Amino acid sequence: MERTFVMVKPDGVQRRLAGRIIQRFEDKGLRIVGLKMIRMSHKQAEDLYSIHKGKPFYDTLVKFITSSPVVVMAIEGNQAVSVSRKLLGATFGFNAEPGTIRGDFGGSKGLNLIHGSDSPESAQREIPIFFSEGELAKYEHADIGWVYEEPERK
Ligand code: IDP
Ligand code: MG
Repeated sequence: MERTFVMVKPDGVQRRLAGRIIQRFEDKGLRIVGLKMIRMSHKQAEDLYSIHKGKPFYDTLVKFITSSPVVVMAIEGNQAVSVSRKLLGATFGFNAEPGTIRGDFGGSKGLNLIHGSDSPESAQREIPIFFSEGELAKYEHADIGWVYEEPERK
């Protein structure tokens, strides 16, 4: 099944929202295969946000993301990348729809609680910045047959 990389950002952890945010992905039927709290290194931040280097918000973003612990996750599921992006909501909290994580919990540009890969290719690049393959659990939930139809489980 498709994999994505999701991270509760420092504001989400500091505001004690990590549990409720993680719950959204479980509620959707997605499979968390990697989960840990880390203090992101400067190098990891630069790798994760390399496509934003040079943009006006880049330095603030790297400083913010390394300022306090984050919760990093590798998540699998049918169309996990686009499904997760929908759970996140629009980038800026003040634009994000209620019902989404950013729409329910924030109203800021930079302090937007959560990161999610924007494509399967991005996910493949981002997951190894934070997880070795051996750290990712291989399993199926016992109720998977009640969440996905057979062809959707590939
Ligand atoms: P995304 O997180 O929805 O994929 P990106 O455009 O990839 O959004 O931006 C990465 C992160 O950089 C955002 O989640 C947000 O924290 C921050 N960011 C993006 N644009 C701005 C901005 O204009 N001002 C401040 N921070 C921004
Ligand atoms: Mg992005």
